[in-house]
Amino acid sequence: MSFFRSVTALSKLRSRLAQQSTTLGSVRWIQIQSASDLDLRSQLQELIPEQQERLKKLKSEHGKVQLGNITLDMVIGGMRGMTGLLWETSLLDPDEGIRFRGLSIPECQKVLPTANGGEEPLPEGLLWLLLTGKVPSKEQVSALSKELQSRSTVPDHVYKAIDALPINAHPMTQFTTGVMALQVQSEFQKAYDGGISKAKYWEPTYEDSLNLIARLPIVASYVYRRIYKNGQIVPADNSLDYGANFSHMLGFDDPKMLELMRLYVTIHSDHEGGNVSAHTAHLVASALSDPYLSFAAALNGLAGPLHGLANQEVLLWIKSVVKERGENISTEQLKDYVWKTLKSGKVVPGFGHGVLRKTDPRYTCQREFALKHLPDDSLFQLVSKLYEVVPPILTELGKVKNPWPNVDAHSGVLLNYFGLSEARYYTVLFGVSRSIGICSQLIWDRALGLPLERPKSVTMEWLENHCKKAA
Ligand code: AMX
Repeated sequence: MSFFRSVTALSKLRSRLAQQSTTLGSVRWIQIQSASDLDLRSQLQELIPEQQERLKKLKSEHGKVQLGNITLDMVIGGMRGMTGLLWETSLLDPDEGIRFRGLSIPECQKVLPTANGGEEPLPEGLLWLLLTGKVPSKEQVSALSKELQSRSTVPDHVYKAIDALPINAHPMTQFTTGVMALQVQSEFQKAYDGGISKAKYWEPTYEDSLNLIARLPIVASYVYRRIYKNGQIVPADNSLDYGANFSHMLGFDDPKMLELMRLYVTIHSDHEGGNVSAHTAHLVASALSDPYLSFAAALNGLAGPLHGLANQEVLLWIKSVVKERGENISTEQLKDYVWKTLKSGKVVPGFGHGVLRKTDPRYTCQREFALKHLPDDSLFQLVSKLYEVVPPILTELGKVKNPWPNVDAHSGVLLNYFGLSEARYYTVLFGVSRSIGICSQLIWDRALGLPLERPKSVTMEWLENHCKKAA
């Protein structure tokens, strides 16, 4: 796209967004008028009463409106397709993919502030968008960057807790241990013990959430350097933004890797509320467990191979293809390899999804990044070949609802290209990113006063009797 056309497209998008209604669910642009415009917490404080009213009105006027029928298939099929959660920060369309506060990934890439000279959105900008529903200005994003830096001190006992684990403990185990150790400083727990009123729950939740988001890259990079770099720590560089500083602390300073990390953290941040990690955090927090406890629980779900661990599994699988058949594997040989995996009773990692029914736009934007920055990389070419080979095979199986690649099919080869080749670590990167979406929603959970989550369960006998009566 020419410069002129892209500027025109951007200004059209800006005016379309500006014309949208003034409710939180749609995006607004803000003119900076006072110091409080630069302060995220003050912005939230202003928004909360109107959103509380909005929810109250929905409940009182439409509380009995039906949202669909629950079938037996849904109950025994992992609640697929069952609408059962309120999640404000993002919404997933099966065909279009994720929208963060109404904005698709390409739209976020166009409107969210970037680093100087960079092209990818800054994760701080996405955090602002998810929390407020407004696209932040560059000044707001840089104020938030500084705020996160000011919150990023990790107490010594956190490192000691991680160091108590054997070096070969899975990186996700070490990371989650670090998060649990951070919990010692929970503001929510302190405030609750001190008898805080319900109406103020969101305030210490906000403090914990921002502190947690700020500290996670330090804990995560400590785990990486401990396991893979003989414990040689790279100190933070506070002239850098959140994503770039994370990459720097891991030990990667190539400007393209900094851009990749900004993109990576942004696109992995949130995927509506029903996925295992987001739903877990929301459920645990509904018991008024603080953000550290809730997020640690989410990480334990993310560490499962059908969810976040898939990014590790993809790169290990791709490397096993190369080891057995070489980088220049033919299409026919690749097909055989995919069938071999399936016939051994395993899934093809990085393909399929519980909700999506088309190629994941998080995959597509990573593919575009690869086409721009590493078009000749042999593993990227293998990933491209898999895009042609795997979907027809999964379709032929006849039972796979979505044969297309998901976010995890692509991330590993990008990281590997820039030298972050330790696949077992990849889910930790996903975890750091996920904190942004999960914590944003947890703040709204408390601000909106959402109740304890407690769905009804039944036994097989109950289902059999119910079906007999219904027949
Ligand atoms: N390879 C082989 N079989 C697959 C498959 C894949 N990639 N995707 C789905 N299937 C199978 C399922 O295992 C299931 O088989 P079964 O009936 O014998 O148990 C059948 O197809 C129907 O499954 P579905 O309804 O299409 O998917 P689902 O909603 O139950 O599961 C998911 C979704 C992601 C767990 C599944 O597609 C999968 O296992 N994919 C590979 C792992 C992966 O990439 N996970 C990451 C997802 C994204 C994320 O959370 N990070």
